Amino acid sequence: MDRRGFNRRVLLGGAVAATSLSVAIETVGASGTASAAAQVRTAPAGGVVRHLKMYAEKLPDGQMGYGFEKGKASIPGPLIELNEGDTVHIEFENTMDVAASLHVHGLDYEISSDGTKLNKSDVEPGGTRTYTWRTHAPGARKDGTWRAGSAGYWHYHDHVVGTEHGTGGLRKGLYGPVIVRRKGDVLPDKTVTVVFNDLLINNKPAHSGPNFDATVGDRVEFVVITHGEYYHTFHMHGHRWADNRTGLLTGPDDPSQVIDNKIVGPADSFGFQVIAGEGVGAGAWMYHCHVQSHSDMGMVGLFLVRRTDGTIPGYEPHEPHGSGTADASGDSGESGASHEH
Ligand SMILES: [Cu+2]
Repeated sequence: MDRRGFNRRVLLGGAVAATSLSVAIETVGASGTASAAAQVRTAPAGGVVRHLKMYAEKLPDGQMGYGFEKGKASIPGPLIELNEGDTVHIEFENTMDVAASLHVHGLDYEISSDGTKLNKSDVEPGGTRTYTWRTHAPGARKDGTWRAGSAGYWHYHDHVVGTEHGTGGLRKGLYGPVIVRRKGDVLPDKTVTVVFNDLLINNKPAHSGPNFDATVGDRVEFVVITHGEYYHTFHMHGHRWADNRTGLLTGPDDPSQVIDNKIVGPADSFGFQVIAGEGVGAGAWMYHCHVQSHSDMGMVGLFLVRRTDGTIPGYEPHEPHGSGTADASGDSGESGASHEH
């Protein structure tokens, strides 16, 4: 791309795009020109003890979901966000007519919080149980080896419904995202969750999203989780990320590979942040599984990046979906997959 083309793109993206470039520069530490408004927020040190209430519920359409409040269950379940050093006690209530549980990946828990029938840590219909998850910062062990911290993009799910591995619960929607942050990690403006579950995304009908809204310049965090029977490749149009813990480069010498496509298999999870429309402007940017038969069968959603006036160039809401069922703007909030900071 020549310099003229670059300038034209920045102009098309408008003032907010220019600001977002400043934010990106600030993030990698080359500060000096960024204004105060462009400073990123970062995660504090952990050490807090949190208490949450979580419900497993049957949804009207026969699926199952987790929720922080009765009657508010969603697929995926709500985002649980912690900082390294935090502990969370989750009082889990099973409102369904079958036993269920809460099993987490990546965090520290005693066997009584395993969430399996094997360890009698499941919850009968109508029952309640408190699961305790702990997290820790990285540090040296007494033997001099290095112990990894808990920070990462993780997830929780049922391990009981259908089979002793929760195959039925996972299939019906009992899963959700967990993010553990390290002190100093860059905080996003908004977090969205994408779960490839068999050939669906977030258990929604094929060809119907979910779609996620943003405005050019927003710092949007994606949590990507896979469940079910298949391997997939997660691909996003117009945006890239670093293949490391945070999805962000730490500086000019960070050796992480920058990618826009990642192979994922059952129970994998990863995450990253992008500046919406950075260098490319507004648009209905597709994200999809890049296994061709999977994308053709509808494993596709949209990252709807708006201009500051709310418009999206070249996008007519119902046309690109084929089925015409998805609303251009209504998906992200209702599905429980989006979390505003
Ligand atoms: Cu796929």
